[in-house]
Amino acid sequence: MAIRKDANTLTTAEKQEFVQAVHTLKQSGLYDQFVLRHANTPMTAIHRSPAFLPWHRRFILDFERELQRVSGNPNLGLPYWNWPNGGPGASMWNDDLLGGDGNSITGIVETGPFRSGQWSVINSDGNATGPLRRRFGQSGASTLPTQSEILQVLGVTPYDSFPWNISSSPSFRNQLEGWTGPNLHNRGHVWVGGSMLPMTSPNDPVFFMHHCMVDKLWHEWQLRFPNQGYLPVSGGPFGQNLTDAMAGTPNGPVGSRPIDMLDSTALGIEYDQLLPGTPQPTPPGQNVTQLNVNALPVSGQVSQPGEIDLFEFELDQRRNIILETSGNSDTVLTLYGPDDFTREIAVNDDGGSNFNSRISMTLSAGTYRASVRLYNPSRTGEYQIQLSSETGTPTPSIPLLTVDNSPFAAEISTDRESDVYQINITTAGRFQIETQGDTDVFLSVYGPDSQSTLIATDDDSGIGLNSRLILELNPGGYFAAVRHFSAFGRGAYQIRVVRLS
Ligand code: CU1
Ligand code: CU1
Repeated sequence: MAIRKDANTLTTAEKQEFVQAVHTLKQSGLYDQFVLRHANTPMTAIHRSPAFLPWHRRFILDFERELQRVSGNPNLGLPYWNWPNGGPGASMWNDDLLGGDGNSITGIVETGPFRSGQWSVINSDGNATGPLRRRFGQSGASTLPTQSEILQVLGVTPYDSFPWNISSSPSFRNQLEGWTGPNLHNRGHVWVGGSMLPMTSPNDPVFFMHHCMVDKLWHEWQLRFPNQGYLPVSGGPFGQNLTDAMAGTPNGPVGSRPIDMLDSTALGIEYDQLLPGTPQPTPPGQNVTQLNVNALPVSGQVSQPGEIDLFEFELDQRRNIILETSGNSDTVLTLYGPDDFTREIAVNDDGGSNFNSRISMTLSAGTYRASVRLYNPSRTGEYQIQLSSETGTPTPSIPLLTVDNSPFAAEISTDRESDVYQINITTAGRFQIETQGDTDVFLSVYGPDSQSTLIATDDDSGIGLNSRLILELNPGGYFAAVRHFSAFGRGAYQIRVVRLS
């Protein structure tokens, strides 16, 4: 399987193979067909609109398959331009891959395999118009996107919004394309400058690495938000809706509609690494089993050592739930959500009977994912899993911390134990939540009315190694979670909440 790698990490052999395959495509005329396909498709059919991402996913996938075909290597993956590490000094711009910046006066690229004399560009009529040109940082963008700007855009939902153009907001597509927000994709074109500016920009081979990065970020966004689909499903301009054929996209092995381009994994696309916070894609063939509230237990089986089984359930409203396993396997349950399966909200090993795991908590409406593994990763075994729920008051198993009461005494007595407390705030004010004792605990506060929306954390702001948070809180239900600073630490502590104003 082809793996798409950061262009800066290619081996010498991989660089040679890529450069050679691109030159072979150029000589056969196929490379220029890609330039023309991009240049002759109406600008706003494939840019400044929802189809931007699926159109370019298909475009670079077709290009990658041609590279594989002419190189005879089905594992040749299109490299991506990792912008935060892709400035002028990056190895991708060395003479064995892309060559560097253009001449400071003419902009003509004079180094590397695509230098003047070795490579020429065409116009939208297909006529050669001279050498490749680049003017790094000189055309209106002096910097490249940073990691934190990328992570910021990866948090934007939904996929796109009316009026489905450069003013769409909120819109992940529009921010990734670069018309709003920190400007990601557009900035890459402008930073390179020269041949990367007009609609014939695929003339510069870095175009494909640039769009490979864009595609990687869409892929990561899809993994982060599995319940946020492509938009618009219908009602948008023709060519932009989920099942419309996209302009300038030939029929091919994978279809030409946005819906055909949504599942990277199914399309055989794989990246060398994903950003922190992006969950790994569900391997093809791995099932996610639906759980229904108050239904009969579902049977599960860890049939391979180390296997992790996935379950999903949806809550129509805020509920107190109990998720538990039964049987003779020592299971560990982990719960993620709501609507974001990167956010771990609870983990339990032996909260149930007979080494079974059990999570009991109040959850807001939304979609949740649970994973089940065995405590001993070298074993296999069967189990049953059940989700039960009642609506109404918070789960009684969560102790209530009353404001201005005397400290509540508790203890971290097992590995990775996290003790959760509810705090009900009836009138807004300033509150101090703190621990006391000789144990180095770590405090997290969530809310309002959510056990998963993190407000603040603290390790050692209290006396000694204790935690202390001073927070302005509006009325609502809050949750304080206390764990030991280290995963295997233990010890007694006290916790209290005091109103300061
Ligand atoms: Cu484009
Ligand atoms: Cu582009």
